[in-house]
Amino acid sequence: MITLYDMSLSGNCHKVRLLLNLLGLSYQTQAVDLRGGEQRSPDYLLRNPFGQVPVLDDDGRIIRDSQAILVYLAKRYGGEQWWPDDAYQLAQIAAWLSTAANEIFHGPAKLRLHHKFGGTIDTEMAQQTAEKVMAIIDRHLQSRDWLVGDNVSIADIAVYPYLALAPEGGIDIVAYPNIVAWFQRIRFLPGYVAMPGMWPT
Ligand SMILES: N[C@@H](CCC(=O)N[C@@H](CS)C(=O)NCC(=O)O)C(=O)O
Repeated sequence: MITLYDMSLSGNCHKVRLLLNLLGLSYQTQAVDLRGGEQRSPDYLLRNPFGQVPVLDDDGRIIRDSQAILVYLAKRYGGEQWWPDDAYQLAQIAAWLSTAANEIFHGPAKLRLHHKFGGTIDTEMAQQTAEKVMAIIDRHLQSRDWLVGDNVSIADIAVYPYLALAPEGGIDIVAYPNIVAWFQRIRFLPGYVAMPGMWPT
């Protein structure tokens, strides 16, 4: 049995929900009360010492971090499309997973944290980071349908949620037409699921 320790408004959790659905896997969710501090309880810290969601439990195998969970699910349950054999393609996927955890987290995700949840951030820094990474992704998608190769990969799944949620952070997504076109391709994937707040709302 697969259990996802989850928070409905978390874009990091949505990466995992999206891939589980695209892969057609059955799973259950266990809501973690972040506002109530459940993520810092001794029980939860055993699953993830960083005190964060998402965490995946697959028959007792515990995995923390949304990027790591995507890697696990792709390799364990996806075919060649989700976990290619080619070293160069894997390296490109890893580069986008890193971008998801770094620039996308410190840019669009932090702006949303601030605007939607009142989190304290360096707004100027987050704005600059968001504009830079979104311009790079928009240019990258000018000549291709997916971030890596000819098919959707976990690179797209890792990057997508916080870009689709970016308007909640005050970002004008229409300024990035290639990203908007890529959103549409993702939405037509069989098994696609959205979350509240995703553009267009
Ligand atoms: N690198 C981690 C980041 C996870 C993360 O930031 N989770 C947030 C929710 S989106 C969280 O659990 N925050 C609660 C806290 O830090 O107390 C991942 O990609 O899973």
